[in-house]
Parts: sequence; structure tokens; C-alpha cells
Amino acid sequence: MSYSIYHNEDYVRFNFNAYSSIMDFNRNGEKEGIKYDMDDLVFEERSEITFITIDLPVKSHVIGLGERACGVDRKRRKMICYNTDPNTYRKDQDPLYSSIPFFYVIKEKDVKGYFVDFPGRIDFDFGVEIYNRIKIGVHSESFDLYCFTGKTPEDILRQYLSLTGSPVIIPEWATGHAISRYTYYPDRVALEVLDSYREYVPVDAMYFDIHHMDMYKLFTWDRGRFKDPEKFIDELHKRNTKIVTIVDPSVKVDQNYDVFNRLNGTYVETKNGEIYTAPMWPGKSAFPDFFNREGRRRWGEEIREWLKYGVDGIWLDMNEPTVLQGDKTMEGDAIHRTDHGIMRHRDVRNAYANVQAMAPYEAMAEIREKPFILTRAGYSGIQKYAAMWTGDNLSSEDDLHMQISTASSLSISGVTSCGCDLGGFFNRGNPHLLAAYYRMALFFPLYRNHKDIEGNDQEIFMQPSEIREDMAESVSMRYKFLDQIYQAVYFSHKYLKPTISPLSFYYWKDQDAIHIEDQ
Ligand code: NBV
Repeated sequence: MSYSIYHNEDYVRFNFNAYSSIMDFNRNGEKEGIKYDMDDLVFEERSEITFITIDLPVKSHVIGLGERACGVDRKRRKMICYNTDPNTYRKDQDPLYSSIPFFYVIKEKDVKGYFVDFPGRIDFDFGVEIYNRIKIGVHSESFDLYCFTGKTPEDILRQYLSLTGSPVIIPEWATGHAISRYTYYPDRVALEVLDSYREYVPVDAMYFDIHHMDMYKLFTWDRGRFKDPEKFIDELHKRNTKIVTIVDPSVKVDQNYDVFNRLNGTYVETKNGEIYTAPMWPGKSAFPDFFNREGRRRWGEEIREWLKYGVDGIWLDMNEPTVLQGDKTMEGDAIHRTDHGIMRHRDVRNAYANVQAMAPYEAMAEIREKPFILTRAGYSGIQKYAAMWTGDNLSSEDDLHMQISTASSLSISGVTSCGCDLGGFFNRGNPHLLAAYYRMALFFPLYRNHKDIEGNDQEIFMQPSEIREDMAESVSMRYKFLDQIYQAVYFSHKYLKPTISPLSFYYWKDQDAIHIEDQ
């Protein structure tokens, strides 16, 4: 095991085995070599895994590390970075859809920030196996470890974001009240839903899930359900409502399907050089290799055509990427022909969503001032392109409380435009719980009601009158604060600040703050 040390005023970087990150991070002003107090860090390599241990004082806490199904403090927990669709998640489920291997260690008198740049599997152990040390198992011998020099969590976040990219500034409408369900159709019913909602509250955006497609084929409309998509979108726009459509990464393998043919030659491959296929919504599917410049270019062309219908935003789902077989992750030996050479899926998996989001971001930026992409998966740097929601949460009291920690932890991990499905996605909730979600998430950057196909009705007009009033009051309160909420999004982009944050982020010196998880 060998490493070189680089540094600039923001961080010290340990570069293992001359690894050249596939992420396009900004490493301006780096110089080689520096004296670093190694008491803190110990490196050790054991059969394909490199272990790093870091001092974890008795009176310390750990925050950050992206979305996690638990409270704010990561101490005495083990957590994995390997993007996974958990089907649904309850408290303590790990890992989830995205991986942000960046965290803060809050000590009595100071704070440290670390970022392990490796988009494959990393196992984090915050003082479980060794009481007073953090143990990190990186499943590679080639990666970068960054130790930030900032003196406060704010400084450290700024340094991390200067390196990995400033958060996207989403359009104003994306922070308004949004409605969604798996799936509203046909067109006239969708309009009826929208109009019924609008009797009570404004609706800035309506999301369309996978049933808008013809047999789940990407970039198609089911013409039985949406006869004239342009006209339908016009109707939404007349009501001042934007439309966001889902786009999965799975392309139906079918020689008669023009999108499959056009993307041919740019798919993820098996180690034998054949197209890697797996079952997904459209049946046997292939997956574009977005790590490849040509793959992104052709994907961008499809997106450009799609936007011509008048679509305002793109919702990237199942992009961990998830397949409907085995443990739902793509074969680790599958091959990506990246711009930096051939790489195994397992070594770059977590960044698939990042490269997937690049082309739609660019395509939208050509025609609009502020692109809007919502993603479920991602890796450090995803914040440059997309907002993120916390996936398939459960309608439950537990989830309602947990989302405050889950979403605000995402925000202090750099994914500042974030939110959760209001009402909870899976299972049957109840009107009181739904209204409570509307109150709980009042200051989340995203504010979207979304529900599973088998879930109960979560539309405001389907609730009992006292609940309708309660929800309408929350929405009206949200709109009173919308300028401030949007200002937080803008500040995150411009000044590299979190939008929402757990109390312990700003009040890290206050011993009690870490225990407060409902603010
Ligand atoms: O596309 C359907 C759903 C979607 O509604 C949800 O928001 C995603 O997180 N999607 C997952 C596919 C799986 C649903 C069981």
C-alpha cells in the first residue's frame, strides 16, 4: 500500500496507489507533501480492503454521511456506502439509495471533517468494533481520503462543497407544493385531480410516474391514457402547474424500439463484452453506460427530444441502479467503458446516478435558466445536478420523526435540495398522519405529496374537513415562507451553506443539541 499526500488550504488529501478519481472534482491549488499529524489516522491493507482508523474520543459525536434511516448521530453505528434499493425502509435499515462518504466528527473542543472518495463499497464503523476509533473499510486499494482543515461544521461543509461542486439552484416552482402518485392517469382524470386540489391549495408541480409510458418504454407515452401529450401539458401550464416525468435507466431490449436501437453500442456490458441485461419494468432491459462520453451524448439527445413535449423536470428513479433480480444490485463484474478506461461496476456503482444526471442537466440548461432534476440515488457531487428525495418511506409515526434527521443530514452532506414523500410512500397512512407530514416538512426545500399504487388516497380533497383545513393551513404557511425557503436554496448554491440542518450543525459546542432531533 502506498500513498502520496497533497494539500491546499482547505484539506489534506491522501492519494492511494496513484488513483485518479473518476469524479471531476475541483482540486485547485494543491501542493505535494506536507507534515500531517498521523496520530489520528492509521492505514492497513487486508485482502482487497483498505482499512483506515481514526480517533473517536469518548466525548464525541459523528454527523453527516448522507441519508440514513436513523437519528442524527452516527456514533456506535455501522453504515455502508453501496447504493441499494431497500424495497422500503424502516428505522435502522442500511444502506439506502445514495452514498455520501463525507462526515464530521464533533469533539469537545473541535470538529474534523473527512471524505473518502471511492464510488464503490465502503463500510463505516463508528466506534462499534473499536470503542474509541472509527474504522473504515474501503473495498479497494485505490482511492482518496480528504481531511478538511475547517474549524467549524460550516467551514468544513464549505470546503467539501468547493471540492465536490456547488449545489444546483433549482427553479422556484420546484420548492412549491407538488403532487404525485404512482400513477395519475388518464389525462382527464389527472386534470380532475389537479383541479380538485386547486380548490384548496396551490399546486406548482405535478409528477407523472411510470404508467405514463407505453409498456414502460422510456420516452414514450401511453396514447390510450395520454392522447395528446402536448395539449395535456398545455392544460397543466394554463393552470400554472409544471410537469415532471419519471425516467428510469432501464431501456427495453427490443429491436423494434427506436430508443433501444439509437442507444445501442453505449450499454453497460458483461465481462464477456455482451450487453448486460436484467429484468426491469419493461421486461428484459439494457442500461446506458453514462460513464462514457458517447453514452451521455446519445442519452442527452433522447432527453432533448422528450423535453420538446413541454416537460419541465426529470425525475430519475431506480438509478442506484436497481434491477429486479437477486439482491437488486447490478452484477459487480459488469463493465463500464468510462472516459478513464474500463472499470468494474462494483468500483463505480455509487456514481452511476451522477453521470446519468449530467446529460439531462445540460440539455435543460440549454433551454431553461434553471434545470430541475430529482434523483433517488447519487454519490458525492450529485448536488451539482440534482435535488434528491429520500425514497420509499413508510407512512408511520416513526418515519415522520425520522425524516427530520434523514433529510437534514442529507443537507449537511451537501445535498441541500432535499425532501421526503409527504404522507409516506408505502403502506396505508391516515388523515392525521398526512396532515402531520405537511406540518413536519414545512421548511424542507422540496414539498411533494407522493403515494404508492396500493396506498390510501392522500389528496387533500379526499380528507375529512378538519384535515383539509389543517393541510391547507400548512400549505399557506409554506407559501408565506417560500421566499425564505428559496433563499436558503440560493444560499446553499452561492455560499455553500446547508438549507435545513440538524441543530448540532450550528450548535456543535452545545452538548444538548445533538440530542434534539425534532427541530
Ligand atoms: O415508479 C414507481 C415507484 C415510485 O413511485 C417511487 O417513488 C420510487 O421510489 N418506484 C420507486 C418503483 C418501485 C415501486 C415499488
